[in-house]
Amino acid sequence: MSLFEILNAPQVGWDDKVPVGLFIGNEYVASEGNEKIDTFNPATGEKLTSFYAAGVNDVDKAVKAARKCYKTVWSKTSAEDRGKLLYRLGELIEKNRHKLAALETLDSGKPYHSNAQGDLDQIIQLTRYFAGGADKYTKGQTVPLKHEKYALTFKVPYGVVGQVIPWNYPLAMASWKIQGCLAAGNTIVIKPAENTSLSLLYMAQLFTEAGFPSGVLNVVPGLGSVAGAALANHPDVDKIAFTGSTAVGQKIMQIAAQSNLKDVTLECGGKSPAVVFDDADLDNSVEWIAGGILYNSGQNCTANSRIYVQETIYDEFLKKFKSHIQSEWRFGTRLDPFDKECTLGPVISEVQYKKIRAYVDHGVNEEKLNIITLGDFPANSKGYFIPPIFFTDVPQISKLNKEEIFGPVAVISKFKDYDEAIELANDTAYGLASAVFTENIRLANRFVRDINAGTVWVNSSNDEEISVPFGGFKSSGIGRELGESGVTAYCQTKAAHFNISDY
Ligand code: TXE
Repeated sequence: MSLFEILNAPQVGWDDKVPVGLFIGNEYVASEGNEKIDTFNPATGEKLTSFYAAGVNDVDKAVKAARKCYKTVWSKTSAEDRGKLLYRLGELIEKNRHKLAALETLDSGKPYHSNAQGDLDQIIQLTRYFAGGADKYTKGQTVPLKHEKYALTFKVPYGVVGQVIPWNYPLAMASWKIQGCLAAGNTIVIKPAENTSLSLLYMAQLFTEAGFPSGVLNVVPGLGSVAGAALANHPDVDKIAFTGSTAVGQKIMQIAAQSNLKDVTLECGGKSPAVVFDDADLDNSVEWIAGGILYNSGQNCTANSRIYVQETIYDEFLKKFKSHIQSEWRFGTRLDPFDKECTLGPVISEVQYKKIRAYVDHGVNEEKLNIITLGDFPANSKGYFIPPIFFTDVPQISKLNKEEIFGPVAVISKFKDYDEAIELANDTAYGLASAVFTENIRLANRFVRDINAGTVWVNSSNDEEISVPFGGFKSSGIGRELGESGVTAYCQTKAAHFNISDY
């Protein structure tokens, strides 16, 4: 399927039916230097189109548009009216969901029927959730004081917020950040990832159609080192929110501190454990754990990429795990992400493909680990397909146990008892998510208390809910998204002291 087939409404200033300009002040415009970035279909390796890349001056223009809108219109718009606009946006996203999902599949390679449509379901739900949150999660408090004094707290927006997002969930990551931030009353300049800018550019026009004022949302695609860094460095950006690698998160925090001490929310990498105790329902465990590492081709910050199984059931688990993946995931027979049967799409790019293969080669050649490959690397495909790969009996010091691989590749190891399991599970620089499988409520409760991670799933994995706060411990990040915190992360507290004594 081509862009032309999906989007058959030619418009001036668009390339092959998709907007490819920066979105500033409700208009698609060329970048000042006219530089462009090519974007590719990961399933075929073919170029889809190219889009304008923002430079430092373009980012500045977008920040100015956002500031103007904040000052003149948006800061005066009531929470109720912000909610109404978001509801309208939700309707429009629903109306356009198939085009948005198709663009997402073309540009990111994610299977259309399962993943891209699944992302759209979530985006529509969360747009309505944050619409309803605009006038609920922005409430302040009354503080009891001595009689001649009282104090109120207000949750007020920051003003102009910068957002930098990755390519694994292009529209969903944008929506997690944009919708809550607008509900809180901020204006936005957002930079999508270089690989996947098309779907957000397409969605941007829906904000105009919904009635959002000009400048409330500005999209500046471009290089991270240029447009992303310019946003983090900008003295008139009041907060920056980022999802991506820990290394870039650290850079952003540094620049944010040095420029104007802007507030930061960071959602970074992970190396999340899934721990299976010997009383667990094995069929349930293998199903969730397989999904937890294979969904979205393992390109999930919460992917359960370290699997620990109690030694008494280790062999049985492996047997069931393999046969479940072979029967349910069918890698290699369906390589077109638009095919209904395709569940495991390509990874995003040649760079990521090579990086994942280098980890696999390292495991085999340098560390001489046992490897289970559930499918072949397709010989005739120009796309970036990687079959499910598992390394077994992996020592804790292995590089594959420490570093985020970000592909359909996991390590599986044994443990003896609870103490060893929790020790291994917590032995990581990251702390984003975790999963535990057991029928013993006391054991589950102990694990929930002992694990150092922002999310713990009991008898499931990678089972996100938009009403539940999400974020990481340790090097996985700072701050929370989704739930009430999806709005409050974009509010700061103002305290007002009222002196009512007889002076
Ligand atoms: O991420 P980057 P990459 C992890 C995963 C993956 C690795 C590398 O392990 O293998 O990161 O992926 C922008 N200032 N995650 O290189 O570079 C960039 O343009 C400001 C986990 O793609 O962190 C993009 O928009 N911005 C993750 C965004 O940062 C900069 C999802 C993410 O890109 C910048 C993705 C800079 N100096 C990757 N440099 C998750 N947490 O889900 C880059 N960017």
